[in-house]
Amino acid sequence: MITPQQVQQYQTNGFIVVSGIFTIPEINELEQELDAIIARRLAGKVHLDATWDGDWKNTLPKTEIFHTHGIQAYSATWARVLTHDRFTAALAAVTGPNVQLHHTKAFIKPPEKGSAFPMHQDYPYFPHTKHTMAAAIIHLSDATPEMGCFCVYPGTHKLGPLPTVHERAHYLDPAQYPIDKATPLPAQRGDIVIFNYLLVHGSDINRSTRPRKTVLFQFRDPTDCPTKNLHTSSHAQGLMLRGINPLPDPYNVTGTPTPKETA
Ligand SMILES: O=C(O)CCC(=O)C(=O)O
Repeated sequence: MITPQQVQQYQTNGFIVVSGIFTIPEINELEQELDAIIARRLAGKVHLDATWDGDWKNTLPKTEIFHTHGIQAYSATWARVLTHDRFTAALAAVTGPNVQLHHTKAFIKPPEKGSAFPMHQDYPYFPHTKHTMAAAIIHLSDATPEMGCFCVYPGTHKLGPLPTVHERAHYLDPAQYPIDKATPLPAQRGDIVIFNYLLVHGSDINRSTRPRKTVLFQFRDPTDCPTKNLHTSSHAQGLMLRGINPLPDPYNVTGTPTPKETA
């Protein structure tokens, strides 16, 4: 349960770290399912590395990160998280009572060589009108600074959209926002970081001997409409996770014509 103080912290800093949403048995099952999904996909020779492009990594060692979008398409256990009562109540504490899915993605940073993320805002990937867009990162392992835990520049969500230095990867100038000057948010297995899509964030390399495992849920108020037709085809995008969609024609939120159901 999110307290009014945590909601205040979210508004002030652009993020909160929440504990106790999932039980230990739930986290055990979710971690097992995540490991199995990644193992199946790697065994199927799917390319899972999602290390970002750009000059930001010129001085860093070669790294990799295993990624899977739309985790609920691979496992009913993960699909059930989408409407998990305590989880979606935590999301509703920051968006308002109605919570809509944008997309989900898993990241496993392998030991000793797990890729960093340069500092960025998520805004340019899927800009919206009301800026209710937020993400919740569920930790399926501990995440220490040595493991490349999630890092933020607190309060930067109040700066609005910032200039980026890479056309596709949309990261910020690393001289202005270096990864090693950001505030690390170490997390324990089961903890959830919730942050606004305007918050400057990223993470460092996993240099530890343990994998860092996370699954991110991106969500919004359903009346917060995209301003560009970007990132609109993710699995289950538009699904209501909690509450209702008050729009009379919800499909138009994604800029696509309302489907005409004939059968
Ligand atoms: O998982 C992380 O450390 C950062 C992920 C991230 O910044 C993103 O997916 O936008």
